[in-house]
Amino acid sequence: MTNLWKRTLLMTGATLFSSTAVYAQTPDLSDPPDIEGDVITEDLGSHNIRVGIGLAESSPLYISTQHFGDILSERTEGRLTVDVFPNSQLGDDAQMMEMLQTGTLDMTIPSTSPATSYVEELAVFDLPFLFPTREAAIAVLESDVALDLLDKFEDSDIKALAYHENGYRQLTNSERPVESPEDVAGLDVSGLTIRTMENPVQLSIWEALGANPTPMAFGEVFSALEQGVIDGQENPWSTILTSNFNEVQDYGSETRHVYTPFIIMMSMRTWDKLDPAYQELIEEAAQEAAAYEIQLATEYDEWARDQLEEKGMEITRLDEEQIKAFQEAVQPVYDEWTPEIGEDLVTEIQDIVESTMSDE
Ligand code: KDG
Repeated sequence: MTNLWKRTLLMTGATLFSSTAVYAQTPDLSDPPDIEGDVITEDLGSHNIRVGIGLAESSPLYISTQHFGDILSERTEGRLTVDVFPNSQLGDDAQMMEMLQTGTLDMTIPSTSPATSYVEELAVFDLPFLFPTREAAIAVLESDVALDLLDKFEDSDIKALAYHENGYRQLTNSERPVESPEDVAGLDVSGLTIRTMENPVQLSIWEALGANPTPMAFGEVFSALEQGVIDGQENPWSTILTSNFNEVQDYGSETRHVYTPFIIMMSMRTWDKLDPAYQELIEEAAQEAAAYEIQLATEYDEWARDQLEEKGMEITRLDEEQIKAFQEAVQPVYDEWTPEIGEDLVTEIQDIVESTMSDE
C-alpha cells in the first residue's frame, strides 16, 4: 500500500487499520508539498529506515512522517525507504530513544519533555504559558538557541534533525468541568489525579495547581483513564481526538498551558552508515516534513476541538481572567525551575518571544 494511497484514504476518513476499529477522521488537510530537489541516481546503497512514534495513523505526526518517507524514496529512486510504526507499538518515547542509542531502531519522534533526560535544557519548553502564540513558539524553534540544543544529542549517539509541533496542551478529565485552579485542586473534594509526561517540570505544574500528578508513558494513558486509575490527562486536541481519549473523558478545558515541540531524531549508528549525500538529503527531508507537520497541526488544532465537542465532550473555553488565574497559580514553577534550566537560556527565549509579539 503506497504512502500516498494511505494518506488519501486517511483524508477520506477511512480506517486503514482495524486496531482502533474507529473511523480515524481527519480535517480537510493540505496536501503535502510537491517533492522537489535533485534525485540521487547513483547507487549509494539501499536502506529501510524504521520510525517509531507514539501517536495514531490519523495524527499530523504520522502523516508528515509518511511524507518524509515519500521524499526519501522519490529522491533516491527507492533506495531509501521508510516504514512508520505508530501507536507506541515499538515502545514508549523513553524506550524508543534508548533503542536509537543501541541501534535497534533507526528513528523516533518524541516530545521534548521525555527527551530532557538526554538534554536537560529542553525543559525550557515545559515552562507553562511560555509561548502566547504559535508564531512565537515557531520563532523560538527556528532560533539558534533552540537549534544548538539539538546538537547536544550527539553526546548520546542521537542525531536530532528538526523540531516540529506537538502543540498546545489542553486538560481533560472524567470528574468535573474545570475553569479555575480551584476546580483542579477540588475544594471539598480531592484534587484531580492527572497523568503527566515523564518530566519533572510537568509534575511541578500540576502540583502547583493542586492536582495529584502521575507520570506515565503515553501508550498507557488510554487504559489508565478507562480503568479510572487517573482522572485526567493533558495533550493537544488533535492527540486527544486521534487517541480516542474522548471515549473515556467527559470534560475538556482549553488551558493551552504548555506548547510542546516534537523532535525528529535518528540513531547515530544509522546516520553513520549513510553516504554523506543521503545524510544531506535526510536533513533536507526532515526540514520539509517538519514544515508540513506544523501546517497540519495548525489545521488540525481547532477542528479537533470542535470534533470532540460534536462527539459529546463538554469543553470549557477560558477567558483572559481565567487563564491569568492559571498563570498566577503556576508562577512557582518558574521560581523553582528557571535556575535549574538556566537563567540565561530562559531569558534568551523569553526575549525572542517578546520580539516576535512586538512584531505581530
Ligand atoms: O510520539 C509522541 C507521543 O508519544 C507523546 O510524546 C505525546 O505529548 C505526548 C504525551 O503526552 O506523552
